[in-house]
Formats: sequence, structure tokens, C-alpha cells
Amino acid sequence: MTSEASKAQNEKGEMACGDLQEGIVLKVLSGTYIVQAEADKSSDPPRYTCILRGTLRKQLTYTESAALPRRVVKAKMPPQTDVVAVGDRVLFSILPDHTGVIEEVLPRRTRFARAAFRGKEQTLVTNLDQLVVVFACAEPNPDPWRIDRWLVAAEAFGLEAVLVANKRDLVDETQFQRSFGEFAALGYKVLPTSALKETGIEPLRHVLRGRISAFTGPSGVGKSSLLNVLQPGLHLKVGAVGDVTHRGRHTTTVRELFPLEGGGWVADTPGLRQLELPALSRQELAECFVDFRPFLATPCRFRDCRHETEPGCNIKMAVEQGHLSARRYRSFLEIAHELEQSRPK
Ligand SMILES: Nc1nc2c(ncn2[C@@H]2O[C@H](COP(=O)(O)OP(=O)(O)OP(=O)(O)O)[C@@H](O)[C@H]2O)c(=O)[nH]1
Ligand SMILES: [Mg+2]
Ligand SMILES: [Zn+2]
Repeated sequence: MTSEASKAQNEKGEMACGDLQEGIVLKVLSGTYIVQAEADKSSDPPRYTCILRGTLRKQLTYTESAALPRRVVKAKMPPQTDVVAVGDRVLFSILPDHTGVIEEVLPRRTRFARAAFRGKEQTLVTNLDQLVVVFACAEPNPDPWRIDRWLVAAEAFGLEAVLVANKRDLVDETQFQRSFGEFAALGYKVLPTSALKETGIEPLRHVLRGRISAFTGPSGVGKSSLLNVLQPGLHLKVGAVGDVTHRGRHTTTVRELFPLEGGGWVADTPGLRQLELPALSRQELAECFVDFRPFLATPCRFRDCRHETEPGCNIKMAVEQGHLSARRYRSFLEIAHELEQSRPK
């Protein structure tokens, strides 16, 4: 920022008058933020284009809320690129010209991030209640190993996960069950939908009501298409499957939180080729496999069991006895090895 601009901003800040309002950040543009006032309970609360108080701009770390799961706090947080992210609750003042100044960012209850370029993590959305993990029944075909990763990431970030099986119109019941039955058996809520035929939309609307959710999943599975059906008038850009994979670009670029008519908010995030997991230890990773949890309740023979070659391992025993899926166990080992390799020595 030029010194002129900074001076102008300070003057603007000093002009701020009246009480601070609490709001939620719906959209982040370059240097400005769209904030919806939350004190106003009307059906269409006012939105303000806000700038950031100069001093906040320098502040790159936040007090994390005590409600944040231990593994999230423990996970090493690389420098954050986003001072204010979509979903942040903020205190802001309103200026006479009806623009605003963000004075304070309230502690983040949850945070969903991905590793971005040059080692800087990119916060996608904060304060989420749940992750809506969207995969397609076909085009692109669902890959159970990738689904595992997304579900594990949700657990690692302390978020509840709902699995949406979109493009249900492209497969029959047998095929649908073959791809998604195992996840329903794990206890996940699996919602078959078709954005094209507009089926399965009501149950999806139901799980979104009154909560803050983000749609995530690979590119081309129909996240934006589903949101367009859920909330007519959004007009999100939808891409052809081929386009996305061939050019390696995502149709969705802007992160934005949309208020839903029935209450609640939902964010669209672009399809991520590879989801980054926070730096979890083996023991923490095992806990992110929801089906492993009952077998972790009693400790393995060795306190620091890696659940791989150790004798007296409860997880291995459960797999051998057919109580745990061998595929899920392999998935666990694969992710564990990958995390260990990427960890700085
Ligand atoms: N047959 C069928 N096609 C669908 C359905 N939903 C979406 N599509 C198509 O799938 C393609 C990708 O849809 P998008 O909504 O752009 O996918 P996205 O998940 O938002 O993709 P990114 O923004 O790149 O992450 C488009 O050609 C849609 O028309 C569906 O339920 N059935
Ligand atoms: Mg999209
Ligand atoms: Zn073990």
C-alpha cells in the first residue's frame, strides 16, 4: 500500500464511529471484504464492503479457540497467507458512507486449509460446522482411496463430514452401492443426488439447514451445479468435465459463503487435485479413521504401536478377524507413509 493510501485509510479508520457490529465474512476480494451484519436478524441483513484496520494487516496469527481439537492445534501451522478468510467472524465499524472497517477477527472455531504454493498454507474457509464431501458416481469415477483422504481430512480438521454421491443419474443402484455402500457402513451419512435431474436435493438441503458448510471434493463432480440447484439465483459457473482435467484448471476460483434461504451458509471450494493433510502422528491419523476408533479404545501391547508390524496390535488383529476392512487398513498405511515421508527430518 502506498503511504497516501495508508494515510487515507487511517483517516477513514479514525472517522469510524458508533458501536462495533459483529458480522461474518462472505467474500474476500483483493484488499476488501464483503461482511454481512449478523446482529440484524432480518431475512436480508445488510452487507458492507469493508477494509481492514491497518494494524490487523500485520497480524498473521490468531488465538485459536479452545474448542479446536487438540490435533488441529498441534498440527504445525505454516505461515498463513490469509489474515481474514471467508467464514471469519469479525467486529467492524460502519462509516458514514456505509462502508466498514474490520477492527478485530474473532477466534476461529475451526479452520479448513490446503497447502498452497511456496510453502504457504491457504485458509479456505473458517468456522465451519461440516464438510460436504462431494464425489460423482461416474464421470469422474469415484476412487475409494481418495474418498478416504477427504474423510480423514475432515476428521483431522475437526469437522463433521457428509458424503454426497452426485451424478446418481449416471449409474444404477448396484453400481451406486458398490462405490458408496462401504462408507455408509462406516457410519457416514451418504446422500445420493443428481444436480442434473434435481433428485436428492431435499435431504441435502436438510443437512445444510442452520449450519455453516463447505462443499469440497475433486474437480468436475458437480459441486457448483449442486449449489445452483440448492439456491436458485446463485448462477455459479459450471464447467465441462473434459475442460477441467485437460487444462488442469478449476471452474471455481472465488471462495464465497452463500446464505441459504432456509438458514445456514454454504461455501463452494474449487476441486482440489490432491488434498493436503495436517501433519498428523500415526496415532492421530488412526483416530481419523472412524472405523478404527473402537479398536483404539483399549491400547495395543506397545504404547507407541504404529499399527504395522508390532505384535499385539489391536488394529491388525481386527483386520485379520474381519472386523475392519483390509482396504481401509491399506489406506491408513498408505497415508501414514506419505505423511512420514513429507515430514521435515
Ligand atoms: N450427468 C450429470 N452431470 C452433472 C451433474 N452435476 C453436474 N454435472 C456436470 O458435471 C460437470 C462439472 O460440474 P461442476 O458443477 O462445474 O463441477 P465442480 O465440482 O463445481 O468442479 P470445479 O469447480 O472444477 O471444482 C458439468 O458439465 C455439469 O453439467 C449430475 O448430477 N449429473
Ligand atoms: Mg465448481
Ligand atoms: Zn497397534
